[in-house]
Amino acid sequence: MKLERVELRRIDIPLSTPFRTSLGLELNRDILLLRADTSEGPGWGECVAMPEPGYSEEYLDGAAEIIRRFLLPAVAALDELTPARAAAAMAAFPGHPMAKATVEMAVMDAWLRARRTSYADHLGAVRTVVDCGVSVGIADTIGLLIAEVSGYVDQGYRRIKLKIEPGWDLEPVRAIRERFPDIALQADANAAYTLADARHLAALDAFDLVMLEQPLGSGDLRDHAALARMLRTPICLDESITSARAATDAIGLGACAIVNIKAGRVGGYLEARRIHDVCVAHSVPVWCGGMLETGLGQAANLALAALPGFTLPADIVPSERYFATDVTAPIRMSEGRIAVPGGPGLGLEPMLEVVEGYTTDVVTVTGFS
Ligand code: NPQ
Ligand code: MG
Repeated sequence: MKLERVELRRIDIPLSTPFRTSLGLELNRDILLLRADTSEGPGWGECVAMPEPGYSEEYLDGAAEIIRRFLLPAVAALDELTPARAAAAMAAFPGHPMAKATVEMAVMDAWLRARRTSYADHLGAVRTVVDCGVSVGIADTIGLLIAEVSGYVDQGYRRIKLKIEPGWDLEPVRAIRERFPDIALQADANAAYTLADARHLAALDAFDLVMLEQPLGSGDLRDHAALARMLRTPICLDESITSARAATDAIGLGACAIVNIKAGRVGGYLEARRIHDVCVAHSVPVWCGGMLETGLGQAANLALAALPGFTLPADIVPSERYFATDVTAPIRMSEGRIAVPGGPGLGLEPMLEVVEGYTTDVVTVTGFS
């Protein structure tokens, strides 16, 4: 297989519900899609970088730039292109995991489609359905939060995750736990605290949380280990886990008892699988995180979340949670579960006229030799 032509397409989709976190307020999703045309057919990738740096160093314009100028030429130089060879070629450039993951995802889609193999089978899935959890943004009032969460509980989600930050933590968590004594509940701080907040965060122990996700900075592994010794609530790391190597270090230091895996954050689905393998070897449960993806990104995440070590509900949701009209056929949830696509590649394809309607910019990259 050989890469022949690439389309970098920016789309803008309104969110069905605004999403506020310690990183900011999102009213819409500005997303980079990558269509890779190869000698064996097309494949699609989705970039999870946000318009501005915040969750991590990466941002959309920067991702598009490094893809176009550096990653695509390196991948196009390969005569026998495979997902693993694409990842190895891109490893010559340090950093930029979300940009690399976008290219790898599209190459893997094209390569698997041509081989009539699904993402799920290729990654080693053992499940046909995935348990779904929902991530709930910071609300304007406790009353509005209770109303929003009540809706999600009624829809059948198997876990509720509350975004927290200083000034919005103990009260919302207490309110939801009092209203829903039996739900699986967890909190995600997106690195909004420091170790000086340890005694305050220990008050979360009263609410029987499944985990506290990324309370401290992404580089603060030793502080997470110290915090873990002061809390009964298990610590889960998200932003800190940038590679299988980082997962090994975090587990060895006692910085986390649970790992959130996002392919975008770690450079692709192949590295995501290696993190899964490291965690399974250390008996550390993992779950599949989300970045408000379209159906394309969620299709790949469903395949990943079907691996054996993914024993906790994923941040994977029906399309309607994010978008009135997704770019794929709508992903549907039944009894808090979503089916893993079984068709070749991602098993879902974009509806081109819908994509066209959301498109704000297209750059075509050709001239690969
Ligand atoms: C997390 N995701 O687990 C991320 C953070 C996050 C579902 O909670 C736009 C795009 C806004 C992606 C805000 C969930 C976002 C985003 C937060 C991801 O930490
Ligand atoms: Mg998180």
